[in-house]
Amino acid sequence: MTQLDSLVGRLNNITIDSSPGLTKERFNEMYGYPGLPVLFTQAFRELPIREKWTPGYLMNALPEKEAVEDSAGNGRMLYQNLEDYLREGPAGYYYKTSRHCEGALSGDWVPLDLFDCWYAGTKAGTPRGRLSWLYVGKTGSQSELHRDIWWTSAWNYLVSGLKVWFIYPPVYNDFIKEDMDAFCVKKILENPDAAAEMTYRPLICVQRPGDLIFIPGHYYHGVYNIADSISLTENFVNETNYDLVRTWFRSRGNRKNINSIEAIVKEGFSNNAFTTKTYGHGHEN
Ligand SMILES: O=C(O)CCC(=O)C(=O)O
Repeated sequence: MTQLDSLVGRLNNITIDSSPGLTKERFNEMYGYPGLPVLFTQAFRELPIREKWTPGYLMNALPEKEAVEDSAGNGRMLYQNLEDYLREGPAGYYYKTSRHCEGALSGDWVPLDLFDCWYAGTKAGTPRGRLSWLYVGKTGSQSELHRDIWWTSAWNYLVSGLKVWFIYPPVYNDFIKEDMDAFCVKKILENPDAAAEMTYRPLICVQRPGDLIFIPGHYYHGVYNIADSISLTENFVNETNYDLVRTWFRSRGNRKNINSIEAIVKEGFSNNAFTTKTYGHGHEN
């Protein structure tokens, strides 16, 4: 961890917003429309899952087996439930599930309507439900460098543990695409001194329990669990980023999918009341 500590001091941080509350209008204006990554350290501190989703509670609530991937990226996979993973999952494997969207756990949380998603519950297209995942990662597991599904934006709320995020400004994207290995998390961690001296350096962010990070869809990012971590993440498309998501679908050229996203955008705009929604201090909604 000392090497990582020194990296934290030498790479630039993303914006840290420690205001006690947040409205949808302020989020959209400051971060959503401009597409700027940000760490909120106060506004989401009191989400009930922070107390409730302990490893023991989640183990009981998630008895089903899941595909658990070796996050080092060599394609290895195990089939384990959360209890097996936490007790005996090999180092580097990462447990991810969407089962919190149904059954017992679904009553513990509500989607954050600040980041409302036009895709979830849409009447247009063929939705597969929410783009929502619960991540449980033991120390040393990681999410290798990537951009998110369909170039959607994402928020990630840390329930417990500690994560470090490496986030590349989009002006580097062409260089990254040419040589993903040169920018990957593994490489940074193997040689933090070299990473701190690179011409194209990532921004860094250490995420602590109660912190919520926002990552716009055009930013490559990678994440490393410095401690055993539990987080909830959702991806979304709405008025702030629909054009980027539409660009992703258009670039793939599948006419049926393009028609679906066009319909989702149309439906999103016609439903969008842009009402005031507030999180944290004040709860004005
Ligand atoms: O918590 C993590 O491992 C990062 C998740 C992430 O980057 C993603 O879901 O896109």
